[in-house]
Amino acid sequence: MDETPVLVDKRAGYVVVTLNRPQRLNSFTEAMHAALIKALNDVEADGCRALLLTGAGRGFCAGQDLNDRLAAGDGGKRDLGESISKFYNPLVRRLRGLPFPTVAAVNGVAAGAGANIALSCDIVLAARSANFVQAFAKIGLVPDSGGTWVLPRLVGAARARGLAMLAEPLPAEKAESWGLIWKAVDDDKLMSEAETICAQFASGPTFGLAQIKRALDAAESNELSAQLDLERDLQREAGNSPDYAEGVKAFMEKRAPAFTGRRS
Ligand code: T3D
Repeated sequence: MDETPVLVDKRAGYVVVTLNRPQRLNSFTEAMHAALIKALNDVEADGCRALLLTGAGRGFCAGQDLNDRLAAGDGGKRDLGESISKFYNPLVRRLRGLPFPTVAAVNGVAAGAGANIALSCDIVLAARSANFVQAFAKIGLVPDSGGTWVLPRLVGAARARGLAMLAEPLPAEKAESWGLIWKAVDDDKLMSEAETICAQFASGPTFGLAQIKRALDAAESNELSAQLDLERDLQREAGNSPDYAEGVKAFMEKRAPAFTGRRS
């Protein structure tokens, strides 16, 4: 068993969480799932204002550790639905629902659930040498962890089908040009760029940023009219926040705002 499948490094206002099973390209075991969920719970309880998720070694994450599936010796007859219910779905829901920005720094290959977990972060940066692989079809599985939901929304139906059914690696620069990720960056700049973004978020209007996340997530299924109503409601809440008052005051006084991130 890995001693520390997830590393947690607290910075000023944000936390760097590193998937740490580099010998297996940071693929998921139950222990790594448990450690990651605990880390996310701790990060939220600590009042952190941004999360940076990355991988140790040469990969970001290769999805499920297939050794665990082989080791079961059950010829693939395990109930994978149970694994999805118990581990992958709660993880994606947790990441999407965090009330502060999340940044994935994809340092190398992101495959299977590893790709879709990266894509469930708000901002996805990838090293130029990284690639994204919907590896599922290669082993007879279906993209999970939100893959079938996020892919057509980000890259369109034709490309989503190609990625899911051909399971070919998509290099970081193409992922950027297709709109799958925010940005591909030079390998040696990946962490510094991700840290700069997290530092910006850590001194940002966290409550307002959380409302932006809520609005954009709801927009995926809302009609325009419902979305307009939601924007009104979220704007009312944001407009009552101390950060809005500070933002306007700072603008008028021609200085940088000192946001607290608080709701009230
Ligand atoms: O089961 C459930 O709970 C259902 C949920 C499933 C979610 C999923 O994620 S299913 C998809 C699982 N993942 C994959 O199918 C990806 C398998 N890996 C690969 O296709 C390739 O490794 C990569 C494309 C990711 C990277 O290729 P490459 O050539 O850069 O590296 P490599 O040589 O294949 O891998 C390096 C090592 O990591 C190697 O070990 P070794 O030979 O050096 O001892 C390889 O076996 C290991 N590794 C990579 N991925 C996994 C893995 N070991 C276990 N599980 C993996 N997923």
